[in-house]
Amino acid sequence: MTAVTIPGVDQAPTTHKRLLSWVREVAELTAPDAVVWVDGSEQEWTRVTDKLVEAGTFTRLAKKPNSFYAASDPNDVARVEERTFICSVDEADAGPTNNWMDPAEMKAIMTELYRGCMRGRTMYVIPFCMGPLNADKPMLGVEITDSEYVVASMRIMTRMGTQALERFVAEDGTEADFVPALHSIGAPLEKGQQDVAWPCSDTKYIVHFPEERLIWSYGSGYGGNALLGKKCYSLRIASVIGRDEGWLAEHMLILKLTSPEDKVYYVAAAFPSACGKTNLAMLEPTIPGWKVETIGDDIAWMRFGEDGRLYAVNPENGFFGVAPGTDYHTNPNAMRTIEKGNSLFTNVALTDDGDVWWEGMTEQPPAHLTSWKKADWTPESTEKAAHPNSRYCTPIDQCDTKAAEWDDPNGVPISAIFFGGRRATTIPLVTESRDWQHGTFMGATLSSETTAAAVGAVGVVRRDPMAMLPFIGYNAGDYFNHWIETGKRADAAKLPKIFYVNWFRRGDDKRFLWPGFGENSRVLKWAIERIEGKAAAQETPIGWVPTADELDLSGLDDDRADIEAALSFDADEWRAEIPLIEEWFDKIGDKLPTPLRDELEALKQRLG
Ligand code: GTP
Ligand code: SPV
Ligand code: MN
Repeated sequence: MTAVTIPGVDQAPTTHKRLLSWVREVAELTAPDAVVWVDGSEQEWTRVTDKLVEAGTFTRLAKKPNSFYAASDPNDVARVEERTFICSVDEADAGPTNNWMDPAEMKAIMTELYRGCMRGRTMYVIPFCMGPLNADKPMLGVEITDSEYVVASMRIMTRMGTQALERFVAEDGTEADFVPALHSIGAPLEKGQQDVAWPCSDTKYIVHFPEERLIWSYGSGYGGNALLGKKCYSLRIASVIGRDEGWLAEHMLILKLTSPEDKVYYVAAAFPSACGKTNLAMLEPTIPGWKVETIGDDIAWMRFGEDGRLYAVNPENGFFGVAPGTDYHTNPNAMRTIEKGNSLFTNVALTDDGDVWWEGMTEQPPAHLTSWKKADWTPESTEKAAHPNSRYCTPIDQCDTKAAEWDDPNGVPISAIFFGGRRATTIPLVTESRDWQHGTFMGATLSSETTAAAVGAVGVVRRDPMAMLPFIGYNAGDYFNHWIETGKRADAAKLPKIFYVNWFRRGDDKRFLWPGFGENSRVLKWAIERIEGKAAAQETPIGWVPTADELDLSGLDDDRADIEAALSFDADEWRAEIPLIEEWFDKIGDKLPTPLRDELEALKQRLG
C-alpha cells in the first residue's frame, strides 16, 4: 500500500484494525482533501450545518429552532429502484424481484467510479448503531460519505458518532463486526471549480453485497439512496442476516396501544412507501379511552423472545416522513414533533418569512412561496410547491407520543401484524387471516398503487409483498419460506394475528370511502377485540371481515353506505384478482413455497 498523506486519515479515534484499514483503503481510492471522523457532538453539528448553509445546500429556518431547508437536484428526489442491485454470488439468491450483477463485475465498474470521486471534498467516517446502543450485540455500521447533508441526516436518523464507536472495541480488545457502507455523491470538484447546492451524478448505483454484508452507493444524495443505515442496512442487508439467524427485518411501523381497561398491546404494520405507516404510528384515536404511542414508523426487527413471543425493535433514531398531506388534522403529533425544531426539510416549499410549507398543511396556501424547484410560487401556479416525496427528518426523542419502550433493546411483544396497501378497489377495509400461513399468503400477495417515494410511474397497481418488494435482500421465494418457517417456530397462540387493511378504497366518484387517519383507531380496536375473542366478524372466502355493525362507529358521522362499501367483500372483484396473483406466483417460480400455492388453490375453491 502506498503511504498517501490525507489529512485526518490517521487521526482515528479507534484501534479497530478492520475499520482502520478500510478507511485508509477508501481514502486512497477516492482521494478526498481530508478525512473527518464524525463524533456526533453539538459542535460538529454546528460546523456541518454552517458549512451546508454557506454552500447554499441549507437555508436556516427563521421560524423553527435549529432547523434547515434543502432543495435537491430535480433529478435526485426519491429512491431509484431500477438502479438498486443485490449482488449475491449466485444470481438465484437475488431472485426474480431484484436487479442482479456478478459481484466482481459490479465492483470493477464501481471501483472506477469511486476512483478520485471525492477530490476537492471532505470524506466523513460515520460510525453508527442501528437499534439501541445497549443491546447485547449492537448492530454496528460505518458509513463513509462525501456529503455533509448525509452527516447531518445520519445524526438524526441513527445513534452515531463517539457513542457508537465506543461499541467497536470491547474492554478485552475484541473487535466487533460492522457493516461497511460506502457512499459518494459522485461529484468531485476540480481546483477552482464552483460547487452547486446539491451535487450528485447522473450515474447512480445502490448496491448490496449480501454475503459480505457490504453496501456501496454512488451518485445520489437523497434519502434511502444515501442514508445507508436505513433501507440498505436495516432492510436489505438485515433481511439476509435475519434469514441466516432466524429473525425478521421488515418495512413496518411499531405502535403501542392501550385500551380503556389499561391493557397494553403492541402492533406492527407493513404498508408500502407513502401508504400510511408514519400516520398510523402517531395516530390520535378518535374513540374515547384508547391511546396510541409510537415506537417506530418505518422499520421493525423481530426476534423470538424466551417466552416464545415475537419481539420488535425499531432500529432507527428519527423519522424521515412524507411531508405532503401532513397537517394538524391528519397527523398532529408529527406537526408537534417538527415544531420543536432540530429538523431537516427536503424538497418542501419555503415561505417568505423563513418557514416550510407543503400541500395539505393549511387550507389556504400562502400568497407567495419558493417552490422545491427554487421558483416563485403563488396559489395560481400549476405545479406543486412541494415535491410529492418531500420529507421532514426529525428525532424520535422529541415526539410527545413516543412510548417509553422505544429505546428498549429487548423490544416489545407483538400481538398483531397489519399488512396494507393502497387499492381503490377489491381489498376491504380490514380482513382477519385464518392463521399464520394464510396471513403469510395475504402478505405475499399484497398489492398497492405505486407512489412518489420511488422514481417511476405513480398510481400503477403492483404486487408489493409484505411492503418489501424494493427491500428484500435475497430471493423472494426464500423470503416467503422464511415467513412460513417463522410461523412454525412458536405456538400458534403466541404468534401475532395477521390482518389485511386498506384505508384507500374509493367510491365511484373516486373519493375515499373510509375517513382514515385518527378513525383508523376503530380498526385497531376491532383487531384487538378479535384477539381477545370479544368482537364479531363474518367468514368470507378471503378471511374474517366485520360488518358495519361489528365495528365501533360511534360518533362517526360519515355516510353509512360508504363504510359498508369500504368493508364489502366483492366476489367478482376477487375472481378478477386471481389471475394477477397467479401471474405473480409464476414470476416467483420454483422457490414459491408449496403452502402458498395451496392457499391460492383453497382461495380459488372458496370463490367457486
Ligand atoms: P414512507 O415513509 O415512504 O415509508 O411512507 P409511510 O408508509 O410512512 O406513509 P405516510 O404515513 O407518510 O403517509 C403517506 C401519505 O398517505 C400521506 O400523504 C398521508 O397523508 C396519506 N395517508 C396516511 N394515512 C392515511 C389514511 O388513513 N387515509 C388516507 N386517505 N390517506 C392517508
Ligand atoms: C420509503 O421510501 O419507504 C422511505 C423513504 O421510507 S426512503 O428513506 O427514501 O427509503
Ligand atoms: Mn419507508
